[in-house]
Amino acid sequence: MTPKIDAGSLVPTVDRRAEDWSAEELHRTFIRYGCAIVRRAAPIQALQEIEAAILVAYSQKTEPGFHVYDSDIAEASGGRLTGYEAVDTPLLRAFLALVYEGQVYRRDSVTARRIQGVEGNEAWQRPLGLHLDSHFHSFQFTVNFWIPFQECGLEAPGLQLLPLAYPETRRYCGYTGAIHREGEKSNRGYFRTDYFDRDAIIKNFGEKAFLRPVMKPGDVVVSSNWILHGSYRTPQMRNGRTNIEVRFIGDNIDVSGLRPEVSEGAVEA
Ligand SMILES: O=C(O)CCC(=O)C(=O)O
Ligand SMILES: [Fe+2]
Repeated sequence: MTPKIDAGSLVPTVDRRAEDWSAEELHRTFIRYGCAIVRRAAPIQALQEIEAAILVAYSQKTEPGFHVYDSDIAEASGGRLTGYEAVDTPLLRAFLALVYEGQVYRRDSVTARRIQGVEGNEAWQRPLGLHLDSHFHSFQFTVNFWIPFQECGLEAPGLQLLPLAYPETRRYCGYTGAIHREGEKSNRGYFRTDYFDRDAIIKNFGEKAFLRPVMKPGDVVVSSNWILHGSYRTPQMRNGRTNIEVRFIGDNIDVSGLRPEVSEGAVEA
């Protein structure tokens, strides 16, 4: 039996204002729970400019498709922006350096996404079912900073995540590094199943397992390609929502995790 998760009881630990996080605490929490929330972390001026560029990029899109990318943001802003500005803060930079200690990492992508509310926005993307990004993206460890442009989680679709250390998520999803089924799309053959059933997850981890943060523009969900997550939409959520996902990728599938604590006053050899 897996221990049940009570996401609500984790909130004081995993969900804090930017000024109440240190990079070390954020790193420790991210390793322990697979995710963390940093309130008011994104520079608001930059975020507004990125949002304006994204609106332009969507209006200029000639091909159908749900996303605009960093290259579209660059084009729409006359080369001034890419979207990475949203996470260019001392805290998040120091956090990334800790996550990827001992390996090379780089920018991966910026993706803007629009999820439909229950009324209207039919051309926008439907809410995404529960998944791991490593189903579709690469296995190399990828940090995902998810940032909405509107308030969401109450009246517009938010995000839901299963707060679990990434090796445990991997185990639950049946990832061992060996392929289970040939011929499936993307990386799906490496996992126990190609989708993740909400009821099965609840049976395993309990009714209260999902973290469903109510978000405001500037708040950031920090997660990875190794967390179970999806859109969170209830019948009350009438409005659509736009967000960006800012991703960084390492060379390895793993990150080093925690070093043993050095007790205060201890002298390192
Ligand atoms: O924005 C959403 O609802 C889903 C986002 C997602 O799957 C992701 O950021 O990887
Ligand atoms: Fe995802």
